[in-house]
Amino acid sequence: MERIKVNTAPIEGQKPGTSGLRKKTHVFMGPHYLENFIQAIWNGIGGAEGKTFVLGGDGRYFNDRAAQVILRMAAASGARKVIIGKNALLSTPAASNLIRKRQTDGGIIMSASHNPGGPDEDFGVKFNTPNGGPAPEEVTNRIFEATKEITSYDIIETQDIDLSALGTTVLAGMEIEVVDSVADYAELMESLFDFGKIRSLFAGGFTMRFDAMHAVTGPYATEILENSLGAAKGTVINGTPSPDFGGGHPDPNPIWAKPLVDLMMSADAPDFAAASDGDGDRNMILGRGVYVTPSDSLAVLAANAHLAPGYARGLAGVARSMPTSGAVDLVAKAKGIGCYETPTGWKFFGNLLDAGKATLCGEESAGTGSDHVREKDGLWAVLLWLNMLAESGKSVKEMLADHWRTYGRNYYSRHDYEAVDSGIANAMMDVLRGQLADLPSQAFPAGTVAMADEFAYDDPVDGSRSEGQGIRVVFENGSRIVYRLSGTGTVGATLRVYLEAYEDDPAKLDADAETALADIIATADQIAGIRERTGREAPDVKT
Ligand code: VG1
Ligand code: CO
Repeated sequence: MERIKVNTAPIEGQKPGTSGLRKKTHVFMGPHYLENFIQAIWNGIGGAEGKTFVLGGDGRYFNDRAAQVILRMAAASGARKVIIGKNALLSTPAASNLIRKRQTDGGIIMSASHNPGGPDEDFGVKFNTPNGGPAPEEVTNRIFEATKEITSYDIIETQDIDLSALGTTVLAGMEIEVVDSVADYAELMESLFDFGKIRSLFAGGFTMRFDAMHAVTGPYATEILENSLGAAKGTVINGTPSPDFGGGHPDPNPIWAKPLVDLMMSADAPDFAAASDGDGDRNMILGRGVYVTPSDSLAVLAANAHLAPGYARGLAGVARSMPTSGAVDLVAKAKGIGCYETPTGWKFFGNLLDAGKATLCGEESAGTGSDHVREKDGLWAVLLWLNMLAESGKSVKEMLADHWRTYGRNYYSRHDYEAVDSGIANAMMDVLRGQLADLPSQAFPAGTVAMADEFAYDDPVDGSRSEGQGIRVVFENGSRIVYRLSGTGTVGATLRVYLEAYEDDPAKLDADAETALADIIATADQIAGIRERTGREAPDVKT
């Protein structure tokens, strides 16, 4: 076993995006690529010496080998200890929990989340800080700066460590503790929810389908839903993590989880269904005959969270990312609690959660979570839904209809144009920027523009400012269009167009969303010239 210093040079483009560094797997597997970035993490946080980290990933292709490299590099840099999930598997929320529970100096999550996996698909690495949350921009900026100055990295030369057996081993003076990937997380869930009540629900014949999409949540969902809560065997489908997620996109939306949505719209639908993404932090919620948009789910959870023991004391406040619909704002207003609007990406919720300003947070991209960890948490959202259904005795459809009757409905849709030429996408955003001053008071099919700006966020806790977080056009009738370029893609640019319209006429609460949003969709194209500029007739994905 030998500690070696390997000479290297900066590699261009190692700038973390919305959620860590994501690249094609073959890029990550290229000479020094992973090593440079890991060394830059150590350098960016003031070294690894004497520190304890959590390490885990979503099981995608290269997860196992990357874990061995990171362990050897942590040992070579003098880390005290690494706590790692068995076979290097940890869902993102489970990693966040371990970082907090074991009071570590942070953790590394190997995942590209909802991006597909495999030798020709995507891989990713993310650093989380000691609060358990994704590193804030100030830290990712330091890591990025370190990638530009790197001249060498330290690594131990050794055989692979056995990560298939629980227990502690020592590598060059560094402890490696292999832990059960599920146990601590399951314990945390049991502390928040009324497992007895949910058990009675299943015992009473309530039926459910959970699609783990061949990703990391499978073992968690099987243990908690089937083994602990007594849901029927077979409730969890696609429950074994596979390196290429069965060849699909582990993205829980009506496109990539279509079979589940079809089932829920059919005569054979169970009472409840859900799906989660590659790393287990997202969720999709469905009831018999109904799909719950993530923005609505956040609002319904905020309105009813007190039904679960962990939230019986009420919520300190709520937070949503800017493109997420304003449905949760209406709940916050009715409850008289704080409501915060942040840029896209979970890292912006950390300060609000740490400061006790928000209890529940959510994003339109199917992420919801609370102050129990510092990441969004797919299975947590599913369990909170189950707890609410068990406590209220209502169906998902009834809960949603009741919610709309009380608060009105925020019709919502997101249209994604994927792999657009970066030059064209950036030029379109520039043209939009140039129009902002002239848009107010102009009339469109969607209505008259009341306000148009590029969103910037001033963090109310640490005062930091984040600019360039999406262009929004708000109409006098409350409708809204948001344009943003994705920060998680690995090919060209992905244009996201977020569309929203508010309706509180009781007779108009049950329309199809795309129909209700038709004028806004047309206006979005009219303002940005999407079809003309991209040459695309329609979005690739509508969620
Ligand atoms: C997307 C989502 C964002 C989410 C991020 C990471 O980012 O829009 O809401 O926080 O993915 O989620 P972007 O920049 O592509 O729009 V995960 O579950 O993929 O880590
Ligand atoms: Co994810």
